[in-house]
Amino acid sequence: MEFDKMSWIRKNLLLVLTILSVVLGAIFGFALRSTEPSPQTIMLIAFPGELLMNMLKLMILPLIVSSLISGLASLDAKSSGKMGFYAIVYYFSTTIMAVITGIILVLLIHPGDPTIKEDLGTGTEGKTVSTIDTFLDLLRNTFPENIVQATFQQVQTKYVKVRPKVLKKNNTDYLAAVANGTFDYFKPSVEYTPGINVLGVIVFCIAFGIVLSQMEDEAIVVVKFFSTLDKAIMKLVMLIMWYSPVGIMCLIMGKILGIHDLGDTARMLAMYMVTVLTGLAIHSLITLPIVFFIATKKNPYKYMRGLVQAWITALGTASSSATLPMTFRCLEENLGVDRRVTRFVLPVGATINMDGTALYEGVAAIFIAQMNGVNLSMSQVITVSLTATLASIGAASVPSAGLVTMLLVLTAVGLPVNDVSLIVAVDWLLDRIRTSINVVGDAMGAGIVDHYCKDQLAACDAEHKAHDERR
Ligand code: DAS
Repeated sequence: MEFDKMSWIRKNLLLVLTILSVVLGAIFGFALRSTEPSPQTIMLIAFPGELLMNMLKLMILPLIVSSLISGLASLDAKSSGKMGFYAIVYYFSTTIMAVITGIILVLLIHPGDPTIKEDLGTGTEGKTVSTIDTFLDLLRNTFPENIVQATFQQVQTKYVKVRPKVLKKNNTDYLAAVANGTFDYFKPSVEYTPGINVLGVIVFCIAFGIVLSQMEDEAIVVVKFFSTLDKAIMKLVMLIMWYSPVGIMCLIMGKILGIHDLGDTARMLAMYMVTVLTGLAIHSLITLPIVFFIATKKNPYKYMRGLVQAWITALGTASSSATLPMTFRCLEENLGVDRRVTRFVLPVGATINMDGTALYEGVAAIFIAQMNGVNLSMSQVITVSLTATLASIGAASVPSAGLVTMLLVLTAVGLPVNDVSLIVAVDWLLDRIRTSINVVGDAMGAGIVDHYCKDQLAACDAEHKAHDERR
């Protein structure tokens, strides 16, 4: 069922369950931390969380193909003429501005810099911890490897080749390894095969999507196929999202159990949220209003006052598409935007124009690099910017879509995907806020297109009127 057709209860049930999972994960994590849990307990706790991460990893490739191709193939600039042209120029320019804002902030604030460099070689609190190999032997006696392995291999299909992961032979603390997602519960571990050139797939999908959009009626069957595929993939993502509270709770517990210095991680997470929220505030209160004023010479803040209900609806639903009916009403009733503009610009905007998501994905990817002590080169920062922009085009307008497509950005620059489990804890909040910025960006775009197409639409009305009078 499409998210925006869900009942109010079901939409908010996922929110309540997600917040509950974060709270319970933290409570159980802290409670268990003092009991020095056995390896079996750690395994039981970590497995559901790892399952969630592996299911999300599994969605990366299908998401890239279906969302980028269907998103770009629907960019029907030719037939909608001026309206489509202005809308597309606005979408790409404001999304790139959002990503650049986020990248500058995350490089300036540098939230992911652990003050305490974790030394994984010595184990926690001076405890002599057995090596991972010993733990794995213990595990094999506890969990018949074929069951655990089969579960993972059912989750991972042909996209991921199963290959033995060479375990670090040093005396790494298994608690820390679980927390850092480097832990290998059993051999062979499943990894996103580096052989798949994700950037190459992205470039192909862009080219293919644009070609399809130029072919119009000739390609209608193929466009319909990819649009249906995208809907099917998003239904799968929604199923994973319904499982996510269980996975999130276990990921948070595993994190809390394994983190050496909780204060340091909490500080980094807080700085990460400050970076994202500062970027979203700059983009929505400075960048977009400047673009709107330059384009229309109207007061942008007066225009934004008409969007308050849509902004609040987006905060509540965390879905641009679920907010669409409210956005239509705000623009048509409060701001007098032509219905022909809103009905064209807003649905396309809700699908491919996500400034908040693009900013968030750029910041989160570089934050994860910083947490891992990876200093990205300028070319890698540019790659993050471009893939964050493309990932936001591909992200569907449903809750946490940006979290899923962020895996695409991380994979494109070879960053560890497992660290997403740390920012999952706060994604339910950041998702709402970035979605509201996505909606504001779409609405400002509709206002600008309306301004430039007013004369053309008036001429069209006059022609229809004259035609009716002649009849
Ligand atoms: N929730 C998405 C939206 O509806 C944005 C995101 O997940 O980043 O816009």
